[in-house]
Amino acid sequence: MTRSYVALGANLGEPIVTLRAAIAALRELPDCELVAASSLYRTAPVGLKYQPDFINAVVAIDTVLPAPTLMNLLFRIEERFGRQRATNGARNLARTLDLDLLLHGDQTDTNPALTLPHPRMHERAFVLAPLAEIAPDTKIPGYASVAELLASCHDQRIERLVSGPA
Ligand code: PH2
Ligand code: MG
Ligand code: MG
Repeated sequence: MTRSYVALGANLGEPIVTLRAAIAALRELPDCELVAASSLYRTAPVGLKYQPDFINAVVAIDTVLPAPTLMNLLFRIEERFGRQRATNGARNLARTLDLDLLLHGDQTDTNPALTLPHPRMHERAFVLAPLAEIAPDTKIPGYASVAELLASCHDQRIERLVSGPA
């Protein structure tokens, strides 16, 4: 059994409704048990210009599935929620739902199609703050603990939504 962490993000449509429904969909994944879900956070877009704020969250999943199989299931959920990918290869368009596999146990992989740990998670408050809520002591392979990394991201605007757990 492997403990995985999945990041959820949306900034198109109705992000709060979408993230709640996506967490419900993640609960139903075969061979997976959703063991924790963070609050929802409203976050300033990072590395993107002229885009609306995001809603972000992180969940923990225990699974027997290998990382690529889990990733394919995540893609299917993204599609179900209307995720459009650019035909010209443009990345980082506004999205109805983005599901990123952050960590799969302590696995590391440099495969560009599925890099583990997620290559930018260690510097993003919109990932680290929700992750710190459910797994502050988790060490990101090659980096420090989630709580330590979050302390270096204080310049990124992020607000926990007070409407309770996702
Ligand atoms: N996702 C990105 C790039 N920038 N910024 C925020 N606040 N939230 C995201 O989910 C996000 C982002 C690429 O997937
Ligand atoms: Mg992403
Ligand atoms: Mg993604």
